Amino acid sequence: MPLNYLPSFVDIQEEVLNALNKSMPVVALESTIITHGMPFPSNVEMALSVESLIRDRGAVPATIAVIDGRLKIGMNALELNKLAQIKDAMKISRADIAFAISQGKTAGTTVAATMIVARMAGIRVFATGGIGGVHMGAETSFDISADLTELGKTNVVVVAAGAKAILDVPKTLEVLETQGVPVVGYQTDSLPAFWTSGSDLEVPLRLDNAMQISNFLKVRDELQLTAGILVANPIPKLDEIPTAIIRAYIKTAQCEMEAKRISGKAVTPFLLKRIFELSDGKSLIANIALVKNNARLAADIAVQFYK
Ligand code: PSU
Ligand code: MN
Repeated sequence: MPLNYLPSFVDIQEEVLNALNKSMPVVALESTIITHGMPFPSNVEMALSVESLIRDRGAVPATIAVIDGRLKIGMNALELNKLAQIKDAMKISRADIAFAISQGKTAGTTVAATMIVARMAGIRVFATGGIGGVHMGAETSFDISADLTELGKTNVVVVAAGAKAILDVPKTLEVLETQGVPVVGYQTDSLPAFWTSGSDLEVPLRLDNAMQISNFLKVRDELQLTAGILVANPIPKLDEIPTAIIRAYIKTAQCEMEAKRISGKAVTPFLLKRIFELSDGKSLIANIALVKNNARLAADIAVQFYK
């Protein structure tokens, strides 16, 4: 990757640049989860502990965000702390990442925007919580996350705990298939559903260790397949919230959302926040546990890939 051609608005951390230049493992991390997905200070605590977990496994973490129009690839604790407290940060995807940079804005990058930046920098593996997908009622609202089309064209491994259970998961799987995105269950045949480790849906493919996933990526590279890979990593059983309980919270939150006529970008942050309140903070604890679990696996995949 010709890192010397990175655009002038990019600030890449030295540790990340060194690792990329030496073909050492790097794991990209998104920042919408910090700006819109979790309350302060849990968001920054999560961000810092995820970074240290990745280091412990022998990879370099690179959290991606836009701060005052600078595209950050890798952030220090001070910057993470600042980002975690900004009240009016944008939430940016493929459609508006260039807008945020050109206008000097501060923004959290979604899965889609983070994938774009990761690929530009030559980072192959990326950890998040859950990807965006086809929203319930999409047949009338047309609300389908740009994460899905990005996965269809950007060759990065995304490790997530499945699609968030607030989505229409069967339709999300269909769109991923249409987009040519392999969905790989990690040590599971059942599709993980974010707060719960499984669902009644089967996962299309299954792999059981990081080396197999890394080999899969290498073959896809040789075939010059341009889509990403979605690795669906179940939340650890100890941390999951029982399906019936989480379903009730989701239903309540969705009804409130309809009554308030919330749509577009605000949908996911609203639902996550309401489910957090309804569950007395338990959804957040589960969310943090699953992100950490994904970070560990992403680091292991990156380490295998560069062996
Ligand atoms: N995973 C989490 N919390 C989040 C998100 C993912 O655990 O907040 C964010 C991701 O950035 C994802 C976005 O890309 O939600 C999806 O938003 P939308 O549905 O508007 O595309
Ligand atoms: Mn949407």
